[in-house]
Amino acid sequence: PFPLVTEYCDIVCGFGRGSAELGIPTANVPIGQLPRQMNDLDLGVYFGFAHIKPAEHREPSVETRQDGRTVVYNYGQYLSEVNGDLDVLPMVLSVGKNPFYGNDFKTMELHVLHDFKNDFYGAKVKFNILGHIRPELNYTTKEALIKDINIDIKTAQSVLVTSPYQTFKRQL
Ligand code: FMN
Repeated sequence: PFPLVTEYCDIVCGFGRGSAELGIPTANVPIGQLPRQMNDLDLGVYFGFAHIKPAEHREPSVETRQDGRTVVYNYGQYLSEVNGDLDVLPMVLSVGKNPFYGNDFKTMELHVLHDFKNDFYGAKVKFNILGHIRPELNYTTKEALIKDINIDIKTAQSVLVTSPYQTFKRQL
């Protein structure tokens, strides 16, 4: 069914375990904002590209720089200054009930392959799904789950740099 493409979706809080316990931060997207074909996907891990659009309305923040100057940022400026021009970035997506954590409802979580310097709550994300990596599995240890997610990341990175997939990057 690929490619599947979304509009800009909200980013909602998960349970926060991805970042804190696994060291793999994820952005959860509300299932209701996704195209229906995405809802019909089997539980598992997928890959594609994502574009993060900084929030337009958020309380301005006052930051003191190293040189002692005080700067007032609105959130969008801050995000783009700290993270550079937030281009279209590769991502891995978990469509699952996270059996390791025993959730009883489905979540869609994106792990964007970029070292973000700050969180992006309040931002929006548009993404495409270009392929399937594996079914969702249960694990007996956190380490085994982390190991497989790292394999998912390598798999996604190695295919997304190839020219057929780069075409879908430019279209996002
Ligand atoms: N959870 C599972 O139980 N089984 C999986 O096979 C699985 N695969 C994942 C693959 C990727 C690429 C990602 C990003 C997450 C995966 N997870 C899987 C989900 C993690 O368990 C999840 O990120 C964790 O529950 C943290 O969620 P939270 O931030 O909402 O607390």
